Amino acid sequence: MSSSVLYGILGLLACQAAAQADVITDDSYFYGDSPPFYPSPNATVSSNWAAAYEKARAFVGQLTLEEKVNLTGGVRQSENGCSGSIAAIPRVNFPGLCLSDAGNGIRSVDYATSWASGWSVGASFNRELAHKRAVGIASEFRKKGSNIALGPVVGPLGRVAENGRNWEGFSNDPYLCGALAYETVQGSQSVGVITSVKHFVAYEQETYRNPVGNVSSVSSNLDDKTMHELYLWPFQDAVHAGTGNIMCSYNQINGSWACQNSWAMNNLLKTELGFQGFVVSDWGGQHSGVASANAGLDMVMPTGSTYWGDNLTLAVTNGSVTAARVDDMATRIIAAWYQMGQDSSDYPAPGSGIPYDVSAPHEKVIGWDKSYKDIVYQGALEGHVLVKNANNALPLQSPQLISLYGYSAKTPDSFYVGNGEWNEGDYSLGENATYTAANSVEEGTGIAVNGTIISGGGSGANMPMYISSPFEALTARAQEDYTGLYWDFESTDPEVDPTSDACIVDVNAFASEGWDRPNLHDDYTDSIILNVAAKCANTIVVFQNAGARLVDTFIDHPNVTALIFAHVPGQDSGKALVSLLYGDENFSGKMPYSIPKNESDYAGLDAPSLPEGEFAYFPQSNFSEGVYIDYRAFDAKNITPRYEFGFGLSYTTFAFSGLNVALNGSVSTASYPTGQIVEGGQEDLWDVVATVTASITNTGSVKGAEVAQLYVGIPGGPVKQLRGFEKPVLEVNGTASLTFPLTRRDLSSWDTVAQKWELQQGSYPLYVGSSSRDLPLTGTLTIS
Ligand SMILES: *[C@@H]1O[C@H](CO)[C@@H](O)[C@H](O)[C@H]1NC(C)=O
Ligand SMILES: *[C@@H]1O[C@H](CO)[C@@H](O)[C@H](O)[C@H]1NC(C)=O
Ligand SMILES: *[C@@H]1O[C@H](CO)[C@@H](O)[C@H](O)[C@H]1NC(C)=O
Ligand SMILES: *[C@@H]1O[C@H](CO)[C@@H](O)[C@H](O)[C@H]1NC(C)=O
Ligand SMILES: *[C@@H]1O[C@H](CO)[C@@H](O)[C@H](O)[C@H]1NC(C)=O
Ligand SMILES: *[C@@H]1O[C@H](CO)[C@@H](O)[C@H](O)[C@H]1NC(C)=O
Ligand SMILES: *[C@@H]1O[C@H](CO)[C@@H](O)[C@H](O)[C@H]1NC(C)=O
Ligand SMILES: *[C@@H]1O[C@H](CO)[C@@H](O)[C@H](O)[C@H]1NC(C)=O
Ligand SMILES: *[C@@H]1O[C@H](CO)[C@@H](O)[C@H](O)[C@H]1NC(C)=O
Ligand SMILES: *[C@@H]1O[C@H](CO)[C@@H](O)[C@H](O)[C@H]1NC(C)=O
Ligand SMILES: *[C@@H]1O[C@H](CO)[C@@H](O)[C@H](O)[C@H]1NC(C)=O
Ligand SMILES: CC(=O)N[C@H]1CO[C@H](CO)[C@@H](O)[C@@H]1O
Repeated sequence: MSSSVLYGILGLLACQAAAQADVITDDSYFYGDSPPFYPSPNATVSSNWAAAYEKARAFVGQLTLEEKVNLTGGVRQSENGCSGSIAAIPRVNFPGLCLSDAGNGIRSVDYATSWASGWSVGASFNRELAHKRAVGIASEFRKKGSNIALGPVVGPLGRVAENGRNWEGFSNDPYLCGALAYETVQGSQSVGVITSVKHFVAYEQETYRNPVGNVSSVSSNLDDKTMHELYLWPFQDAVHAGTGNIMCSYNQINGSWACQNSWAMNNLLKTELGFQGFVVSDWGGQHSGVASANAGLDMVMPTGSTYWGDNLTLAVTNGSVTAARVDDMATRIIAAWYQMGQDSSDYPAPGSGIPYDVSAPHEKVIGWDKSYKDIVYQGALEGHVLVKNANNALPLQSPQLISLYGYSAKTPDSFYVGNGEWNEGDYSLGENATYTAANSVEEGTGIAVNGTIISGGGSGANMPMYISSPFEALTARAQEDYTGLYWDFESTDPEVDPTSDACIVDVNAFASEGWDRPNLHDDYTDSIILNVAAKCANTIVVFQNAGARLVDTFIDHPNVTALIFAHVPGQDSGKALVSLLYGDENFSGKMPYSIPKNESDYAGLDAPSLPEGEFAYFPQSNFSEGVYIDYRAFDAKNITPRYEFGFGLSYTTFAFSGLNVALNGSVSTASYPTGQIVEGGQEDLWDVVATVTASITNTGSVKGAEVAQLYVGIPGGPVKQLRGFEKPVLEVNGTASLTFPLTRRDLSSWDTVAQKWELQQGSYPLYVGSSSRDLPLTGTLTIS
């Protein structure tokens, strides 16, 4: 859907509501809903950062107030295509900073790679792969002269199924999301690139993320327990991993904008989590000068000149902001730069490999490297999830004729990197090959895109070296095997040769930053699937999907034998898919979110909140479901999903045995942690309180990898919550032992009165198995 149409409709609703008498027109109505927390704390806590802070203090000590203020505000420039820039200070040999989109690979630049996106990493449930991918991505940022990679995304977490950005992050489960964010931060920063973990916090819809006319940004209203146990959780892992930067989000929290919310930044992030780096605003996410400075914002993008700049200098002079606050902003920024070793003479100059306009003459700076080739491919592979495989439809057994259908099988018509300037129209898949209505296969639905998708759209998109499309990869395979391949990517009711060994229907579900998806399935795509299935007894459906895609309109059709969620695989999409279809590779991905049977199963969390009633100018999103999203909600309400969280098939089978749980006697099980605050919170939150062990055996006839999952029932909380996963690769008959360490935090719940994580006394049910609903091993952990 075009956003202008959407906003037109919403504008009308807002006008109608405005006619009522009790409409709130003044934001002072919301003052106090978010508790004040001042002053903004200095970074002081971590010994890991001591050397960087010593250098940063000495450095900042030489600066004038105006120079310090300049470090805090972006400058618009035309020398390079960085998404944001901090100007150099030549007097003290500071080269400036280049901030670039985004967490799934550097964007809007040539000689870069399209990696599998966040959701595919989530589906891999593979920590080691997440780490290696982050090293590869960050190496490209570094070679291109970018200091700060604007990712990974851990917010949105994925509360709302239609959210346009869920694919940028890993999973709507905070434990899985946090574990993969941890690896991503560590991998990226190991090559010296600062991660900007975003968007802080409770940023769960695109609709009204920014003010439109006189309608304000949506306010996410959530309680303290939900904040800690769900939305803050992955940020906590990222801070524990040492991230140098966090990006505050567009939305409001309890009626106060995230980039001027003192409770979120000064308390949660900088006090409770002991964050040592700096907070940057999302682009245009700053709405005040003095208030944002005092609430803990350290850097504003894309420009300081709206609210800070000379006005921040003036605010220090007139006493509204202390000189110490500006010192802390500058010191945090420079400390992160030293901490990652970016002061080294071998760090490429900011923006040096990122031309402002790639069509103008520029130096060739190669970001990609052949040594990442296997990781790019493995990322695509492990993000594919096989959820249905009837009659052993897959792997294909020496087919003689394959028929291929669906608009997502072919490469888009053109691809050009485009202008490096940040703008919302600049996407990955060819000039206009994304969500514009003209390019949607069904005008108006906006979710099915004509041409295969390798990522979603917006700032989290990335740049392919090439695109291995399903059509091209299948053609190459047909040429090699000397088999037949017929195709039709246009007709919704194509001709089918009924002797085809398999009919593959390759379709997609697109999503992008900037808008939420209008629906979770579309009739146009369903009709292609159903029409092929009516004529072909072995119909294999493949979705490249940047969002949850409901399938109940066709999944029980007896001729639909297999279904694959390919997610957002990056440039090796087709090659990975074909290797899996033919069984050269085995499926090992798992759903990092659930697919319910019907929209109504989401109980209102399918779609974003809209302005209404007295809140016609101040849209409110009440997170009244608390921590009960996705499988936590389906478990609580006894709703059977179509495909549950953690589910995914393989070409082999696995058996679990021998669950054992051992308390670590040398660790305290007192109710509250007592440790000092380190990066991520109190130190002893990471003490391993208990260890669960079990065994897994490959009982099938081929090699394969299985994601073994541990779920824990914390007293008073959801029936079960993911608290461990491992992914052993097993030969036929091979057995591996599984070890799941459980930390104090893993077993605790947030105590809103004590403002601490509480480890309760009592019994904790334990479950180990291959999905959130296939858990053959059970046990109990007793804390006393
Ligand atoms: C939002 O309000 C709830 C309920 O009053 C409170 O528990 C929570 O701490 C607040 N959070 C923020 C960030 O203001
Ligand atoms: C931060 O450090 C400065 C310099 O030591 C000090 O003046 C200021 O009071 C500190 N701020 C806070 C909130 O502790
Ligand atoms: C600060 O930035 C402004 C705007 O970019 C620039 O004009 C000014 O010279 C800078 N001041 C210093 C002291 O570097
Ligand atoms: C909101 O904007 C509309 C359209 O510009 C205008 O008619 C209306 O008076 C505005 N309402 C308020 C409360 O400012
Ligand atoms: C300072 O603020 C005023 C109004 O608040 C604005 O017009 C001006 O552009 C700002 N100047 C700078 C340099 O930030
Ligand atoms: C101080 O300066 C800032 C920035 O121009 C301004 O917003 C604020 O109102 C001023 N405060 C006082 C007390 O003059
Ligand atoms: C792409 O879209 C832009 C803006 O809508 C338009 O000006 C341009 O002609 C389009 N390009 C192609 C190749 O369709
Ligand atoms: C898809 O794109 C092709 C060009 O590659 C065009 O011929 C075709 O009409 C488009 N299909 C739809 C349904 O828009
Ligand atoms: C399944 O496909 C066969 C063609 O192979 C067709 O004859 C049959 O009607 C199809 N079944 C359904 C339920 O459409
Ligand atoms: C979902 O439920 C609605 C209302 O019962 C029904 O009309 C619709 O067909 C269902 N959708 C699917 C995909 O089953
Ligand atoms: C796996 O174990 C089964 C049963 O013991 C045995 O028949 C089979 O040969 C073994 N396969 C391999 C590859 O070791
Ligand atoms: C990488 C891997 O484990 N591949 C195996 C997947 O399954 C096929 C059989 O379908 C085996 O041949 C592969 O070795």
